[in-house]
Amino acid sequence: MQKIVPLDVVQRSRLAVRDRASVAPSGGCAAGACGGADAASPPDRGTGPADLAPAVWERVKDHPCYSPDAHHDFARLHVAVAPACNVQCHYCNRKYDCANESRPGVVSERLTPAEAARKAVWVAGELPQLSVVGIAGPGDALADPRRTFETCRRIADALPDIKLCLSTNGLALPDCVDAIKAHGIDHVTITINALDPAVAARIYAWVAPGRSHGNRRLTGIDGARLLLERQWQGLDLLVAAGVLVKVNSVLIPGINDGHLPDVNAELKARGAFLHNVMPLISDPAHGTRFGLDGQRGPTPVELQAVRERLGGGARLMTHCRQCRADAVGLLGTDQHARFSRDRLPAAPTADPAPRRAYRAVIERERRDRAAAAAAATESLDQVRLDKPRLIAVCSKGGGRINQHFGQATAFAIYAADGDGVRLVGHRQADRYCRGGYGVDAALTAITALLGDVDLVLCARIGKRPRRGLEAAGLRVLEIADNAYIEPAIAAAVTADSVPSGIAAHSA
Ligand code: CLF
Ligand code: SF4
Repeated sequence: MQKIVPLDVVQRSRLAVRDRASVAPSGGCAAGACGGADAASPPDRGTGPADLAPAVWERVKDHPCYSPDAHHDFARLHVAVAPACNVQCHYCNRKYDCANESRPGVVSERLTPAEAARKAVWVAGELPQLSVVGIAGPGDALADPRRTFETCRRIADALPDIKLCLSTNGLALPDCVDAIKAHGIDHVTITINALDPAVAARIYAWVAPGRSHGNRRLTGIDGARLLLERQWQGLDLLVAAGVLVKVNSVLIPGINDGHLPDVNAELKARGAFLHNVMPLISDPAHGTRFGLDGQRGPTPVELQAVRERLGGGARLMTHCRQCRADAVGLLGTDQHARFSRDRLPAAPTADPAPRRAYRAVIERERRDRAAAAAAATESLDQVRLDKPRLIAVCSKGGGRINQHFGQATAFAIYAADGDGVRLVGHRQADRYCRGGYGVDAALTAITALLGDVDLVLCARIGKRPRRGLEAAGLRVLEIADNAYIEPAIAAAVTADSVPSGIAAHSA
């Protein structure tokens, strides 16, 4: 497939290449906001141009979270203007802050609304891929709505072509829907972990609804019931107002894993656009209640199993990367250190022309990529696979195989079967190659991480990691020329399959 090389844009916007070349794992909106690393799972279904009304496709096609297609090419900026929270979830501790860690709720610095707007302009001037500015914590975006909406106003004035997005636990949401609509915020994420208050009561320590309840904290079933009422009411109001709603659910083994299919079905019934089931991140070092109590997160296989049980309900998001609350760049990248507050220019500017040019190039590349994916599907149609294949891909973005195995900090997991090739998740990993040397412990961990995978595709791989992967039963292929992912997978998978119409060998 021909590559469309956006030289003019890349030259003007030195960012595109740089951004794609600096992949590091990251996480997302507040721990209770967006966010979810993942494993193999059913695909994002029904979020492409063929599945959506044209007007809806226009609203999501450049949003890296709402469109799996866009996540290859478009960047988000999270401005950390919301430190406060009105809920205490057992999986969250915002005091823990590590500049090198990427997970929801983590930030290195907090901003005022004025600083946030300046930062948005600065980043937009540097990264023409920027299409969305989100408010995702480190607390709840609506716990102090004045800060959030002032930030949105300032950014909308300065950057009218950039979408606004926010993420909330939903407690204050019903009171804010009119303001959300008035501020042109078209994408809202609500974290909803349960339908049943008895389940929710095991997830939240308290909720603080404010003056309506005498500024008291509600605990147990009372707090859980109120939170769920407000979440579902807020969702209904947003849907009625025409706002696209994504719902995040934290998968907590033994607490809500059996319950999430019911949540997913309810989301579909109520018109949520997307459901993002994300694994609990639990580590005693983070100081969360779950971490300290030994509540574990799900394994990749458990996450996959839950997602498979959600078939037929609300559309699933499978490309979430559990961003930090101050993340900058393409999903899976983390440039927050490059755009730190101490480097914030006093009066940044952002010419919209490079963003327009970049978007035009991406439109062309997207058509090229879609044609490549269609060709891949057709070629898979010609063969009979004895079973679906799982493929781990090393990619820095752009929908291409363009990363050395040793540099990968996440593997994109694709499934291939008679219906074609589709992204089903990402798995985070520690990098194998550090300082020019391979780390055996990292290879062991990656081998275990990819235990259910059939094939690894990368731009290059050394002899030693190749031997390690092959000894564990994985097939490894180096793919040259910056190839598109789908056709490369189709070619690799069909090479050892049986053409349709030819009887499979039987003994
Ligand atoms: Fe940020 Fe969230 Fe908006 Fe995206 S993140 S506020 S919807 S712009 Fe995206 Fe990050 Fe996952 Fe969130 S990858 S954690 S889903
Ligand atoms: Fe943390 Fe509050 Fe979000 Fe819960 S709602 S994850 S406590 S920021």
